[in-house]
Amino acid sequence: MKQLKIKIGFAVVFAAVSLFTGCNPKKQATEEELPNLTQYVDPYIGTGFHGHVFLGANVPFGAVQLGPTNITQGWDWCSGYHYSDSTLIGFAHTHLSGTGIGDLGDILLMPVTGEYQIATGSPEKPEEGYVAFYNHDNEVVKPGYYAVEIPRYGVKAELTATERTGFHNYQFSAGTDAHVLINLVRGIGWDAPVESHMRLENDTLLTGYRFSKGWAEDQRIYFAAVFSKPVQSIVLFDDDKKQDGRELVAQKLKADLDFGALADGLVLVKVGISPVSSENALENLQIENPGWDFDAVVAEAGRKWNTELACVTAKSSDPEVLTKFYTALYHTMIAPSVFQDVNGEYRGSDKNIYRDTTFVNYTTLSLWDTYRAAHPMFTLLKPERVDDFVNTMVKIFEQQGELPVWHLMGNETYCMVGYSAVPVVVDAYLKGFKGFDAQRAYEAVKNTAMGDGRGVSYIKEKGYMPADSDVETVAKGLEYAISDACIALMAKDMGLEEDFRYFENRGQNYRHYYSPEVGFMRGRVSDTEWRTPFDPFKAQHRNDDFCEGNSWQYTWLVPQDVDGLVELMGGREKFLSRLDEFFVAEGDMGEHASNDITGLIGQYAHGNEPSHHIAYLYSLQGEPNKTADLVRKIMDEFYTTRPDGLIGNEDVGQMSAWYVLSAMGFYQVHPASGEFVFGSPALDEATIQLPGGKTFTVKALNNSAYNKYIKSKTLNGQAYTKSFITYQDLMKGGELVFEMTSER
Ligand SMILES: [Ca+2]
Ligand SMILES: [Ca+2]
Ligand SMILES: [Ca+2]
Repeated sequence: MKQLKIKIGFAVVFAAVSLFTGCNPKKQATEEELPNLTQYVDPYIGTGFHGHVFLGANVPFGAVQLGPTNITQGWDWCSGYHYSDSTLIGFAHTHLSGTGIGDLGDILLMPVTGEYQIATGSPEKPEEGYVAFYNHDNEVVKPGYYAVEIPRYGVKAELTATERTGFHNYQFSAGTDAHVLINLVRGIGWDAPVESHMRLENDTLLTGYRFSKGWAEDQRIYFAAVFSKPVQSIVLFDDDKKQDGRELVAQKLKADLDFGALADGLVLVKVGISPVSSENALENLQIENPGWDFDAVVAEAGRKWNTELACVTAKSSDPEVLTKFYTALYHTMIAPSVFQDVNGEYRGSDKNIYRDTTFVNYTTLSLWDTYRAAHPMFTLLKPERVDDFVNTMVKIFEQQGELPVWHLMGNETYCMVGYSAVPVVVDAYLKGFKGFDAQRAYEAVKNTAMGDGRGVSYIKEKGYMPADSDVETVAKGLEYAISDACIALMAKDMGLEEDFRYFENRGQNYRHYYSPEVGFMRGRVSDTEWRTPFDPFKAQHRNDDFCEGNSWQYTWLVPQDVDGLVELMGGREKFLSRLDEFFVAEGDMGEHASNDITGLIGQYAHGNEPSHHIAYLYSLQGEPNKTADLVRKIMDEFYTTRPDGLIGNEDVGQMSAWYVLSAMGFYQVHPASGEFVFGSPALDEATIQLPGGKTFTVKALNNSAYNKYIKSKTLNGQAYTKSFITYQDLMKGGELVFEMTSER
């Protein structure tokens, strides 16, 4: 690889500040000081198969994800775009990345000219609408920038973004009649429009809002669009019927803006968005994106990505490994996304408007996924954001009475199982983050675990959720036990002895689901009765005792007490032989198994999150070479540089965070222990930039595809024999050296 200059430590710290101000010229790193790491990012990775990643222009953790929208053809279009497609209905300002449910796709703009209909049309009958086709050869994709040629209209569209604004550059053929359609009907996936508004304020400013229902039950987004050329005329449509005037409120609202024949054919559009008001959207635009120098904003977006990616300086003799690593790191920074205006206002879970400039409020919290690797990774690579991830969740607790489960644009979706915000809060607290009120945070985790909803009343009463009380009871109970064990750690640290004992006990509730008779986690009908018939391979999506998995996959879901699970299974030897069996076992999952169960090695399913810690269990039980074999296989086979290079849903950064950590050589198995368990580094060297100008370097000497086993380790020059390194040791700065070997 090319030599990287690494004078970037300070730039990373100031990136958080720039969320409010747009930029901080005095402290900005110059282009020269920043390494070009975006060259290793391939945004196509994960846009094929079931990856569901976002493709388009955005900045790290930004509110705007501006990108192309296909005509949705099913589950694989959850991000609005799938690599297999070639239909284009416009460029929307919000997108999810990697989810298994579709939503967003708000404020869709499409440049058109000549003959077209206001209807969207279909791939089969494009002439009945405005839909166009594109070709990957005529796309340019890179962090912070997207471009595509649209042959049907002879337009080249380029996109870039700031945190809260999208910037469109439409080059029409000179002299043709240029139009921009605005479609507030179409969203993605479960989205449906409820009410929208548009008003042409003057010939270069259009304001409005779009309210929708769907996965986010009550989503409200406001916008302000400014144009570089005057609008000659506007036609507003209610459900494809023309309406007179410059303003309209309708459920199915669209507009056709006519810019006339332009000598230079160029129309630039800047769109500010806000969860609060169109006035705020306009203010976001005026403060964050005041000029018309499109190329300068593209360069600034690239600079922001390089600044954030520079948290790790990675080295590898294999260029594909660098592409996989930096693309994975890029994918972990699409969300959580900012959900707050430049003036500090945001919409709470209770729909009220709050103004608070003391923290950055975020949304898109896919916690059942991201508590496992993404949030532990953030504590190491993005510590400057961790306090506000916690502050955001504590505010949500204050507004909805419990911590977020799966939060989206001010809405609790209650998606997935567990209350997995808990480990994230506790992990931050135990790692020494001080930028949030610890008492309030404890109140939030405790109250969340002491509610009665979603089966928690059974946990309080019996310690387990009876199998007939709900679906997915084993998955729920195991997730609750993980979070409860984390609460115990926080209570202990705070000197709350009674709470500590209570939650430590609840952290052991996984034992209720372990059936010694079959040696698996199993639905427990009552104190004396198990779910029958029992088949550890069978999986029935949303209709059995597990969640997107089978008993084989869930039997290992005790990261909070691996030794306890070992003991339950009859000791270390038996545990290890069961693990061996797990990684080769084959059986029929049945025809109703979840689509999420992908990336199989035996019954291990890397495509879905409950498996993510399992390969590291060997290392914890004194068999590190088996962990090495597995994590190398997973990194080689389930992460590639092709569009189908992710083996399952990206899940808002979780799949990529697994790779980022594993490629550096470790993974945090217990979600709040701060212990990063060793695997086998794909990178030859990784230098992590830490606060205060410190660095921590991981070196793998003699590393190769064959030399994948760790023969010996030193930490700061001293022999090191533990199977993990602590967060505290990493954050002190220093050097961890692995001597790699091919011999087991
Ligand atoms: Ca929506
Ligand atoms: Ca998943
Ligand atoms: Ca996944």
